Amino acid sequence: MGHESLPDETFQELGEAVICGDHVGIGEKVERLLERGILAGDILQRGLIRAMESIGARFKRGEVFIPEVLLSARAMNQALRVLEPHLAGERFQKGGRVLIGTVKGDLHDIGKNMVATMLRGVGFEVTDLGINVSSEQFVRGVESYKPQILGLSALLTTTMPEMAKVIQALEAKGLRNLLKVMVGGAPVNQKFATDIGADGYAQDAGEAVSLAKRLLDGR
Ligand code: B1M
Repeated sequence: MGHESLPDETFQELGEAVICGDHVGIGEKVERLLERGILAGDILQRGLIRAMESIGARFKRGEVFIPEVLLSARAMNQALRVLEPHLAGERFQKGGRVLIGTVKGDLHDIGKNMVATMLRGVGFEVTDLGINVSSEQFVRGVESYKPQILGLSALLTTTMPEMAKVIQALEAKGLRNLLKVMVGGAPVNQKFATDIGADGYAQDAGEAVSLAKRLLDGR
């Protein structure tokens, strides 16, 4: 078992709830930590994300399988619902507007949801178009929300080309230069991002936050 990535004492019960997939009891555990005055950002980072990383590592080692990952993700999403209003309260700076979604043909949303939550946590205003989002829907979303950053997620090698299609669709509508495009997801890498003309690639939710900040600053 990957002891190194388990949450510390304070967050142990919460981490166990994620790992065991306890979506019923997890909300109350988050509330109890908040009542003790623990910062929502710490609950997210040191409790929830660490536990999810631990599940990811166990999955890689073949110690848990898709059903367990799904149960953990459901518990994580429930915890995020309770935590999110509090994360907003801790915003220390106003971020920009981000439109995010998982590309067409792809139903994976756990990582994309984590990226959205982390971005909201540091003050970005995030609109999430969900999963299986076509390039036309992304274009319509850009026209109505006018985001500074568009975030595209893909978890399947077969759906990665959809990211290029979205960028081409933005170009065709004359919208490409009005925003930055960031891409991510397990099969995506920096080379692919560069090849399709994206402005940036992030490997995980933490990196997505620093990248979004950099893109917004124009660096
Ligand atoms: Co699927 N699946 N899946 N799956 N699934 C993978 C991706 C796969 C690698 C498993 C495997 O075979 N080893 C494989 C893809 C192979 C490939 O293309 N190379 C695969 C497959 C094949 C499939 C199906 C085709 C299976 C089938 O039906 N035969 C099918 C496809 C459905 C579809 O999308 N059309 C399918 C279905 C499913 C479930 C529905 C069962 C479920 C998804 C549930 C859901 O998302 N609500 C599922 C799951 C859970 C997985 C694995 C096990 C876990 C993915 C995950 O959530 N990871 C996955 C195996 C794996 O990745 N090891 C697998 C945890 C998450 C926190 O990490 O999503 O990588 P991740 O997100 C990270 C980063 O990638 C990054 O930050 C996140 C947080 O750190 N990131 C971004 C993600 N998006 C970003 C966007 C950014 C920046 C960073 O900027 C905008």
